[in-house]
Amino acid sequence: MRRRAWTPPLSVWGGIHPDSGSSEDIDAALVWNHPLDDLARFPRLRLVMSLGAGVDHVMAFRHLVPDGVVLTRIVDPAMTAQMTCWCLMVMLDHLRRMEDYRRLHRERRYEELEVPLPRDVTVGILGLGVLGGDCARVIGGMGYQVMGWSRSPRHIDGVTCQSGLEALERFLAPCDVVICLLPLTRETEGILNARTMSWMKKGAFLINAARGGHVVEEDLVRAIDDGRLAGAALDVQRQEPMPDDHPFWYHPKILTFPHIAALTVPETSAPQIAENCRRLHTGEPFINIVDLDRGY
Ligand code: NDP
Ligand code: OXD
Repeated sequence: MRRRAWTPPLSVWGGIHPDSGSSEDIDAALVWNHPLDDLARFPRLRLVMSLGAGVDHVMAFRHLVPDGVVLTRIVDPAMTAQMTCWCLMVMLDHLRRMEDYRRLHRERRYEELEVPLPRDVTVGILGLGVLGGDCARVIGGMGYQVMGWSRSPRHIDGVTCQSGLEALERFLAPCDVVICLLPLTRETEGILNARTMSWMKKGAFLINAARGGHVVEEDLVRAIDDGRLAGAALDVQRQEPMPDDHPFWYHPKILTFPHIAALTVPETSAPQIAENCRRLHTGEPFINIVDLDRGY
């Protein structure tokens, strides 16, 4: 973005890098998931804005982000609603046995299948932030038993909240469905691995809507093949798109999606980006700031 007068808001865009003019003029960068080596080339950089809610792609280049530069992310109710809907969709698809009903329909069989009542199902949500918190409230509102896990203690009405690594085993043990909505950080990389999956209830179903790096993929395949887990719905994978020979493509109990659970909606996200650009100009504190030390 070029440093120009703020009239009108969107006129400040400098252009799409590398056609963004002189690097001396750039004081803010809007970034997504691409190599960010060039950030170090902007001596006047003051603000880096992630086009997504997650910032792991920027944190990977943190060493190139000069001290004092602020990182912001998207916090948008339209994104939150999409995420909660996606989590509900795959959770209910599993719990209400949609796959079996589709098969029965194709076979023209009019049969009733047994499914659990919401009150008898425990749903555990890893991450109780903007997205996990909403998911917890909505799923709890539908009558499911909801548990939530976060880094620091949280309180959400109707949700049994636990925090800290030492509570993770106790947290996972009763869950019939585990939904991951954690940020990807040093602490959460590979958090869903053979050991933690062994703490899960036999027959639990895993939903990952956060980042592929949370799951040790070969451990997940093994846990499902061993019968420990019933299956998984994964919006994200370690390599996106997955290579053709990735085992997830072929596994009958794994359903993958191309990272579409919650997209950044330009109409609803642009105002907060414009607002931070305005604040850059006026010196007011930015909104939706990421804590660079925590990494989220
Ligand atoms: P927030 O920062 O609002 O919430 C993060 C939550 O995770 C907080 O409750 C936080 O705890 C908890 N947490 C962080 N580190 C740990 C830890 N080490 N142990 C336990 N809990 C931890 O993030 P959002 O809810 O906005 O987003 C979550 C993630 O969802 C994003 O980082 C992104 O990766 C992913 N995402 C995926 C999308 C998709 O389409 N698939 C779309 C958008 C986001 P505390 O409350 O104590 O801070
Ligand atoms: C995000 C995402 O972090 O889309 O916003 O994954």
